[in-house]
Amino acid sequence: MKSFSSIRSLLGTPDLDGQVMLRGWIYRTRSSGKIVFTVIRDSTGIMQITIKKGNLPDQQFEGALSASIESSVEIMGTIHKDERAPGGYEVRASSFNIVGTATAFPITEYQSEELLLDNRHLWIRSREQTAVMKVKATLLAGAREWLMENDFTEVTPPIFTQNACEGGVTLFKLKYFDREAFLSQSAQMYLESLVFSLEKVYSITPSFRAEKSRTSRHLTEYWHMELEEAWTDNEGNMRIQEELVSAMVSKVLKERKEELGLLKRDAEPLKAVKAPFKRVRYSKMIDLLQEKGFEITYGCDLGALEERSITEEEVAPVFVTNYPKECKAFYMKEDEDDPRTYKCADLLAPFGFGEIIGGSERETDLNKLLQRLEEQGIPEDPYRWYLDLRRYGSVPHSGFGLGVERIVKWVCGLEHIRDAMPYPRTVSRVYP
Ligand code: NSS
Repeated sequence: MKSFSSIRSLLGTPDLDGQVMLRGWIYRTRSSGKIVFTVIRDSTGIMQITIKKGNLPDQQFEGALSASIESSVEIMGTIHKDERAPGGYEVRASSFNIVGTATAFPITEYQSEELLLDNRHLWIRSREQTAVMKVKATLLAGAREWLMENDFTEVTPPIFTQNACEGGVTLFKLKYFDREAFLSQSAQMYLESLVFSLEKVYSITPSFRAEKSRTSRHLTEYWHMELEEAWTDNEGNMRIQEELVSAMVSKVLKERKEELGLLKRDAEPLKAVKAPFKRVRYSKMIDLLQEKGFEITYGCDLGALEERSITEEEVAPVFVTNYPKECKAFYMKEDEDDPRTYKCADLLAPFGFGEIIGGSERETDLNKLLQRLEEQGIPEDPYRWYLDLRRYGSVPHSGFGLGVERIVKWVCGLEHIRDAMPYPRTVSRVYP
């Protein structure tokens, strides 16, 4: 018995005039009395189906005539070349079976962003959303391949935690039976504990930030790829990042040309994403920004506007290193050569996309950590276990966190980060 073919396989080197079976959803449809032209989509592409009265049972023809978009169908027919059809081929149906009818689909052309977000469960069927999800999966696969080749072990840190890795302001608090806990902002501290046995570890988990600001690059729930390596300084940490990001982008260029095309993303500039990436000190960036007329002084963190200006004319990502201590978290290692700063780097994506990675060498001096907790009014108790790590055979180590949707936004050329998530969570949205 013949089995169903994917549309992609039929568009490849089809067995012309041979019988084919395919299935999917009606993407668009029009008719002129005795003939119906329907385009159907499956997970691999779209195909034109021609349904002519007389070539199949009347009841099936009537079904095809009245079937509305998004109905699911199974089709049998023969495949023929047709220059006018999308993809250059069409299937002439000898059988047309409706599996699930669709009532009037709420999404038609030119819909408001709000309506699309309210109907996210249906909008994720769109070809653009499908393309983004495929690129995202390929970026993750590219990362996992590189990490495995380079002997990193994937680990599974907790999501319920009592630690505020990235500060109290953006914590989601929850009742954990009779105690208070938080949703994890970062797996970093747990990964740090795991390098004492596994040395090279990474995790891919959701991270949560109660971001109240509505920006095009913040979600309240995002996927976080984090890595930690023992015996590595900040320079070694940056080398891992540039190799990893280059490998991820190169896999997309190899395997997702069609999807980038569908998203109207020019793939050419992505070819410049090759290690090594430029390194510029934060203090130098402040000078450059001041020359450009920004009212920014040493000590202020870089915002979206500053990052856009820094990276507008870059073709590859850029590291900004040595941020002043007041901009960054307490766990970073002081730079002895410039003690106002930490041995840290943010990686900014080019063409104005801005920060995709935050990373640093970690402070190993127990007293410095205790002092910073005290200065910043952070209670020591939840961090007892973390401080212990400096008491039992501490080693130099470094790590970073990459925002998966941030890299998807850049690689796909998306205007808003929410389109890098099937179900984006923001301050104003937690449905559907
Ligand atoms: O706050 S980070 O800069 N750094 C950390 O969380 C470290 N503890 C990671 C580590 O060293 N293991 O966040 C890391 C990245 C940042 O560069 C963004 O790409 C992404 O996480 N990020 C976000 N993406 C989407 N939405 C929000 N709200 C968000 N916040 C950070």
